[in-house]
Amino acid sequence: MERHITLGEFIIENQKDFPYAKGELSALLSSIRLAGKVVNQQINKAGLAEILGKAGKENVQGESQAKLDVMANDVFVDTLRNRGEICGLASEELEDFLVFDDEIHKKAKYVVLIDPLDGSSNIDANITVGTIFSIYRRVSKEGSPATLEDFLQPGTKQVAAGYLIYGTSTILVYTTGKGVNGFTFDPGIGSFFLSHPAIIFPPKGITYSINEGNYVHFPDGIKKYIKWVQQFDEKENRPFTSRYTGSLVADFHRNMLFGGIFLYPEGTTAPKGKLRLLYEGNPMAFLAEQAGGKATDGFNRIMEIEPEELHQRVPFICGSKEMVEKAEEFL
Ligand code: P6P
Repeated sequence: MERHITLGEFIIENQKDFPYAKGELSALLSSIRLAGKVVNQQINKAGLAEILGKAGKENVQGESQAKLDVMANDVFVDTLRNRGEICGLASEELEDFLVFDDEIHKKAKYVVLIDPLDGSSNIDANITVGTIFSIYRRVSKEGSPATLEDFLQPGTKQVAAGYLIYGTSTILVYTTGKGVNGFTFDPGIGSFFLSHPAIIFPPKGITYSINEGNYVHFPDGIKKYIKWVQQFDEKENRPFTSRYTGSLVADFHRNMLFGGIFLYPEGTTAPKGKLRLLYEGNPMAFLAEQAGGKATDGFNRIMEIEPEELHQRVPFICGSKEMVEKAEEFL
C-alpha cells in the first residue's frame, strides 16, 4: 500500500528550497498546521459545544462575529505567537495589526495576515468554511517592532500562502512559490497527508461562481459576461454551470481542482468589491498563479496592486487562465 508523506515530512523535505532560511519558515508552517488542527476540532464539535451562533460582538468589517470566528482568530494568534517565528500578525477580525515586541519576537523574520474563518456566515448551516493565510518577510529592521509597512506589501512579495478548507474533509493547501500541494487531515492519526501533489489549475472549465443576486449592481461588462456564459454554444460547452457557496475557499478549491472562474466584482453597493486584498485576494492569487491560473481585478494582476490600507477591498476575478482572460474581454 502506497504510504502518503505527511505534511511535516514534506515541509522538512522541501526545506532545501529555502537556503536563506534556517528552518523558521518551516516552523511557521508547522504552527499553522497545529492551529488548523485545533480549529478543525472546534468546528467539528461546535454544534455539540453550543458555541455556534453569534459572539455578540462586531468585527472591523461591521459584520456580527460568529463565536467560531473569535475562536479561530484566537487560536491562530496564540499558536503563531507561541512558535516565536513572527514579529506581527494582521487578521480580518482585528482592526489593527498585532505587534509581538518582546526580545524573541522582535528578532523574528516574518509577518502573517489571516482570515481566520472565511465564509463564517455559513457556519450555522454546516456549510464549508476555511482559513486563509499569507506570509511575508518583514521589511522593517530586525530587532525592532513590526510596522504597518511589513503588512502593506504587494502580493508578489509573499513568501508563502495557503488555506485550510473545513469541508467533508479538512485539507491544507499551500504554496511557497514552488507549486501548490494539498494535504488531507486524518483525524484518526492526527496528521495531514499529501493527497493533492502539484495541483494544476485546468486552463478552462465550465463552472462560474458569482453572486448573481448582485446583478443589478454589476458593471455592464460583468453583466455581458454573465449573459455570455449563459448563452447556448455546444462547441464551447455553454451555458456553463453556476456554483456559488458564499465561501471563497470552497468555491476556489473546487474551481482549482476541476476548472472554473470566481468573480466578486465591484458594484454600486460595493464600489471596491467585497474581498480583502491582503488576506483573501493576494493569498488566493498566489495559489492560483502557482497552479497555472490567473487572478486580476479585471484589469490589473492582483499581486501587483500596491496596498494602501490593511483591510482594503479589491474587485476579484480568479480562476482558470483562459476563463479569466475571456471575462476580461468584456470589461
Ligand atoms: P456574498 C465570506 O463572507 C466572503 O468573504 C467569501 O468567503 C465569499 O466568497 C463572499 O464573502 C460571499 O459574499 O456577498 O456573496 O455573501
